[in-house]
Formats: sequence, C-alpha cells, structure tokens
Amino acid sequence: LQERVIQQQRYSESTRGVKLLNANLREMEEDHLYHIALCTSQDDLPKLFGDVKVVCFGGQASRMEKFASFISQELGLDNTGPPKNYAENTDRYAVFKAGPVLSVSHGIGIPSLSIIFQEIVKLVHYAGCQDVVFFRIGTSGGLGVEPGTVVVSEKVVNGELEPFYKTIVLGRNVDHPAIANQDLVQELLNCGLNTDKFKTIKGTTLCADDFYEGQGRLDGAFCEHEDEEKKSWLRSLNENGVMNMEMESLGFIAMCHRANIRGAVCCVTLLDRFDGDGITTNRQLLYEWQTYPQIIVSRYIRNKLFHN
Ligand code: R2B
Ligand code: URA
Repeated sequence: LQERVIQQQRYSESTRGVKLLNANLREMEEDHLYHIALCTSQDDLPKLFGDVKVVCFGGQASRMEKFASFISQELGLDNTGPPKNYAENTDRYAVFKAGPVLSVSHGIGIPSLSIIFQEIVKLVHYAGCQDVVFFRIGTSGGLGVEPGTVVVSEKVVNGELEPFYKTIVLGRNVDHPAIANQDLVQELLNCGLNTDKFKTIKGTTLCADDFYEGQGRLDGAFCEHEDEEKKSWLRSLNENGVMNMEMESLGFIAMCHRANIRGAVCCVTLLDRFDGDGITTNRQLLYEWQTYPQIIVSRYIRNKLFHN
C-alpha cells in the first residue's frame, strides 16, 4: 500500500497526469470509488487503467457497452466476447474498457454526471493516466437542424444563456465557468467527412435541468406555457446560436475546465424542436443516429492514438 501511495504521488507530480485537485485525498489511506465499486486499496488501478488515454461518457450503460465493442473493433483490438464492466459490483453506472479507451455511463442530468465524473477523475489520477481526453457522446434535441445531425458544442449555456454551471456548496452559491476547448472542438469538426450520411456542425448547446418544461416542452405532466411562447423562446435561442439542448454539457465542460482535462461534447439531434416535442422516430433509426457521435470520436481516437 505504501508503495502505491508513493507511486500515486509521483504520478500527480507529473505534468501530463491528472493533478490531484483536493489535498484531503492525500491524507486518506484508501479511497472507495463507491459508485463504481472500485477501491484504491483493493484494486490495482495503475495496472487496470494506467494505459487509458480517452474517456467517453454517455447516458446509457447499454449504449456505452456497444461503444466499447465498436471502438475495440475500430482500433483492431483482438478482444473476444462482450466488454468487461469494471463497475459490475454496482448497477449505478457502468465502466467498460477497450484498450486505451474507457466507456462510461453517466445517467441523466448534471447531478448524476457529477458523481461519476468525479470518481472517474480520481480513478485516472490514481491510475496515473497521462494526457487523458474526455468526451461526452450523447443525444439532444435540435433547433432548426436536420434530425441525425451531430452538434459539437463550441459553447455551453444554462437556461439563462449563461456559460456557468451553478451549484450550492455549504449553503453558498458557486458558479463554475464552462469554457469549451476550441482546439478540441475544431479537431472533432475535422473528423466529419463530406461522405458521411450525416452533418457534423458546431453550435451553442443549451443544458437544461429537465427534459420536459425545462426544455420548453408542452407534453410533460406539467405545463404552464402556450405553444406560441414556446416557439418564440425556441426562435430566440436559435438567434443566439443555440443548435441543440440536452442535460449534461454544462457540468461536463465546467468540470473538465476545473480539472484541467481536455474535454468536448458531441451530441446527435434526435428531432427538430421546431417540428414538435415527442421523439417519434422509429427505434432502429434512433439507434443508428446514436452511433454518429461515436463515429466522430472514434476517428479522433484513431487519428490521435494510432495516426491512421
Ligand atoms: C439527452 O438525453 C437524455 C434525456 O432523454 C439526457 O441525458 C440528455 O442530455
Ligand atoms: N435529450 C434531450 O435532453 N432533449 C431532447 O430533446 C432529446 C434528447
């Protein structure tokens, strides 16, 4: 254990590693990453995860499992059988690994994302990973873009169009700036090809705390606004550059910025909100669309890690 602690300290001092952001952790003999059922004293994190270079987050465990299989194929790794879920002793989240890529589910909304994000930051820190990049590959509702379009978030904003992830700590309001890494945005955009079935564009992403009223929908269990108000809100968002809406980008970008980790958000649109609120496209097509951000990120990974 002592040796591992020393090794961890060495890693944290390396400039390419993920810095320890909380000095309290240094005092702890062991750290239980409770929601992924891994522990620094029981699991050899450097051995299991030390080679990780890219972490991809997405809402659903099943989608992230499929992504792990897909990326494994794309990278030509000779894995047979289904990917192992390293968080198998809990069903809060799922963590799959395909060579240097970790594929992690985050659930819905920033509160759910925030927990797994922090445990993964600690995991890559304890594992001594170097030069890690984080992506969120997800789904969203589009504004004036053809469904099935991939939007890379060049800016992320809250419902008041402010680029801050607002939270409360010890009863006090805390605002974390959400600043997207423009180099990474451009690198992802460059991964879109003219020959793709889908478009890859950049835009502002609005991050809401709800799928229904929070995104101006009329079809939730509650609604106190009219169709005309909704339409005029959507139009004003669109005039401000908002191309899509989802529920995690703000926390994701703010926490990447805070942790000094390169990160980007890349989501497919499942509908055009100017045409309605319900997601009525057939499941098979929805499933295919959800692979589009995976394709973009897999090209980035191949270019970066394998130069092909
Ligand atoms: C996109 O899709 C989910 C809601 O259906 C949510 O996690 C998001 O950001
Ligand atoms: N996810 C969202 O948060 N909103 C949508 O409209 C579609 C997917």
